[in-house]
Amino acid sequence: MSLLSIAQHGEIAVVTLDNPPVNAISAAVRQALVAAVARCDADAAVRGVVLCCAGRTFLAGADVKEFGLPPVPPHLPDVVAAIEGAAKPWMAAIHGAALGGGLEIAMACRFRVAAPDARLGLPEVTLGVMPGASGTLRLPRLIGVAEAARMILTGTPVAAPWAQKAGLIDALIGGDLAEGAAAVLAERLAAPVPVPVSARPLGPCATEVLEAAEALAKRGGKAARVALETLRYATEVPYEAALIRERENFLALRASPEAAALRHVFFAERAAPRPVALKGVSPKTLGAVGVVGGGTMGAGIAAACLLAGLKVHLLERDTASLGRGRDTIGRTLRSAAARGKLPVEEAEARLAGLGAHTDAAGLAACDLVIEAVFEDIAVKRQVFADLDRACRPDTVLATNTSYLDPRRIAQGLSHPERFLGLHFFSPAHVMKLLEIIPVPQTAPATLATAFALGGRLGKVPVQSGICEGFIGNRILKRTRAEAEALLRAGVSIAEVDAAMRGFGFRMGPFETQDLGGLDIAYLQREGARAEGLEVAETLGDILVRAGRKGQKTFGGWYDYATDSRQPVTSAEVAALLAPHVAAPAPLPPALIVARMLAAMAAEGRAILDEGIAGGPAEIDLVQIHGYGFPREKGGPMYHAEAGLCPEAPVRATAS
Ligand code: 3H9
Repeated sequence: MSLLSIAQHGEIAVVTLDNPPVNAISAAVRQALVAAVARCDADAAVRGVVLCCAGRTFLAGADVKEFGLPPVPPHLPDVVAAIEGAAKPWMAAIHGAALGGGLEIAMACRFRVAAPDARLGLPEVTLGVMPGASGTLRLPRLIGVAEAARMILTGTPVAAPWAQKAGLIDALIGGDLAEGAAAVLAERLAAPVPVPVSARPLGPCATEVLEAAEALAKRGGKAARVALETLRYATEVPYEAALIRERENFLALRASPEAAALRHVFFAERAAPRPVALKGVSPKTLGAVGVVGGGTMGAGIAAACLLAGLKVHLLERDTASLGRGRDTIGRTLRSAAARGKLPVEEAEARLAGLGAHTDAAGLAACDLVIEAVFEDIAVKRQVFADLDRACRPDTVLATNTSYLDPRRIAQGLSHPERFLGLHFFSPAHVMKLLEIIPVPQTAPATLATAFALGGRLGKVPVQSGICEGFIGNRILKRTRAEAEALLRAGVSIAEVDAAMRGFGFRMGPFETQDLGGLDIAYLQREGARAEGLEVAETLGDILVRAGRKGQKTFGGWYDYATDSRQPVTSAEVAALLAPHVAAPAPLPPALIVARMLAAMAAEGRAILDEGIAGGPAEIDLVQIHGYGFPREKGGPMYHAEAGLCPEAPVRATAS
């Protein structure tokens, strides 16, 4: 099919755009649309025009691939103006999603109809930009400033039924959308055509609406703040003046380093679930999933599967542990229902369908089983020996380990080709990252099934080779060592944390350790020492030996009051570490950040050299989705590659 085709339905021309995969508005699409306006205007047989799209969705927005290039005319605002100014009224017929420039084009049409399951949104801020083709002017004119601000500043799309009630679309159409839209348009043309959206009035904004919008913008990044300023301006000046300001602000944001970084993440996230090596490999059907272990991790994984609509069977060693696991899963699902993630009755129905077993035989019907028991090789091996007997030979078996070598766990399996590692991050129903770790025998179909599970759970799946800590925890270990090296050189704990927060991390490295507990990594080091390995003493070891395990003992790198999570600089820590650290030698935050990021990138490069990660973008995804690296900075590899990470200073060297 050609990029744009026009069919005649009586007096209505149906313009169909076909630019797979998502009908992004490329330069060719813009040209075709402007030409279609002229062609329909010139055709005496045409009274009105329906714009619809082939494939899975209506226009998904401006073509993001063009954002890094010089703009090519006709620009999106030209297309919007041509459609709004057309002599024959246009109607947008939306299926799938109308996003960004796609919704802006729809709002330039005199009428909008949608399939009941369509979504509409202005997600530009998630790409570090803002609507740049009249979205900030038209949306408030259609649904009011308060709702428009919520959609623009959060970037969250709305469902078509909501959009109809709010006045964003005129009607919902079931069945054949193009035909239905043509019929509705023919009917509407019997009455006077409504004025263009741009001609509608937009009054000044109420103070409370502005305050709510300001609170939303504060939670967003720079793009949200600029979008709010643009929106506010649109309520104060005539349409044409606001249009100029919107375009200027859009172009400035488009050129920002944040937008470039967010585009990198956007494409990396879309490439990650489809590794080239698995092209053409079909995953196995995922009906029922088994989870072994109902502790924090197992219950989180089970909840994630239930939330994704999978049938789940939980296996525990006794009824008491099973009961505790079920309670945890129940709390998670009910809290998700309370937050509107799924209807309450649906949450209860899924919980009622949760299989609970104390014998591995209960998992016989599962297509995939994830083991999430204690990180002990002997315990895990026993679990897999039981699963090997109880499950079908084609059931995929996965271990959720963060540090153990999956090859050692797989030893003795009768069908190692169906085995791999799946490293979830806690809380497993929230955290997006899923590290997928094949062993040498893992079959492509097993690997494809793991990626399919990741997709089903809404995770960002990243394949990792086998090394200590895989991709994420290996980099974490290196950065923690760097943070301690800074302390040894005389930088304070609070300075390091503040610098990393200033860069965009929610918490600094020491605050994060206090939250998660210092004892976990300590016990791993002790385990390695017990096996005769040489593991250097860390400053963290000194604190754990003094009973300071983090927030749970009201003291780690910081002190905590019994009723507060507020970190307070600790005199005890200062005394404990005094023999190991230099005299205070503060370092500017930018240099602290440079040191920490350089360590991350250096470990990332080593990981790439060893073939542990497929590419630098995968490492960025791991850091963003598992370790709190600020998304708008693009990840440590992108940051270093883009030359945004200056060479680490030499003054405070790692000890
Ligand atoms: C904008 O519009 C600015 C304007 O206001 C002003 C301009 C002046 N461009 O997500 P998927 C590719 S900003 C180019 O897996 P799904 C994607 O990379 C834009 N490519 O599909 C992938 O490629 P590949 C505002 C795009 O079915 C393939 O399509 N719009 C674009 O799960 C499939 O993607 C947005 O932010 C794009 N805009 O979900 C919408 N979008 O196959 C972003 C996708 O080579 N898009 N691709 O890996 C989405 O949210 C989803 O793609 C969508 C479909 C919901 C549409």
